[in-house]
Amino acid sequence: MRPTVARTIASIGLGANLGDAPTTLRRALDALGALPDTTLIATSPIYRSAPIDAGGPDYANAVALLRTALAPQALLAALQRIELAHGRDRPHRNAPRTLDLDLLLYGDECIATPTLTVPHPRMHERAFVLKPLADVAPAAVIPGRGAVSEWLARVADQRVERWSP
Ligand code: PH2
Ligand code: MG
Ligand code: MG
Repeated sequence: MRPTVARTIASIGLGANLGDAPTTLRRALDALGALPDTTLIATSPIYRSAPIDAGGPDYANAVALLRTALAPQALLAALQRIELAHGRDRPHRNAPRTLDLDLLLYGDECIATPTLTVPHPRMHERAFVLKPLADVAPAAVIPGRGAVSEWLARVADQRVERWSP
């Protein structure tokens, strides 16, 4: 019998604003579902959002919920591999990108290392994260900050709409 491994619910923010962004997001969701020791348990609809603190075209955004036995740093490395497989480069901060995968929440853990900060430090002020996160986890709480639903009510001025089918 295989030993039981603790699994954690992690939420991942997906974003893209270069190329065929919705198609890239769907492929990235497939790649998340194929990660080892990981189950894709929910995916939000894809949204179109105005760029925040950034230029370029509108973004496609979504959120995925994973149940995973990967440790946070291993999960981060896996996300970066998927970004690279979709042609991601990093010319400068908040540059337009073919694919951005952010580790938003990892259970109820708070993590602060030079390479990883969880909860994602700006997620509570971004409707393009909060709206799809509320779709897949309506009762979610951001450790140290409070309920996703309460933060979502405060960003109603940011443009986020369902990507047309
Ligand atoms: N990502 C950013 C900066 N700004 N704006 C939108 N609408 N969507 C994003 O995914 C996004 C952004 C940096 O990761
Ligand atoms: Mg990001
Ligand atoms: Mg990122």
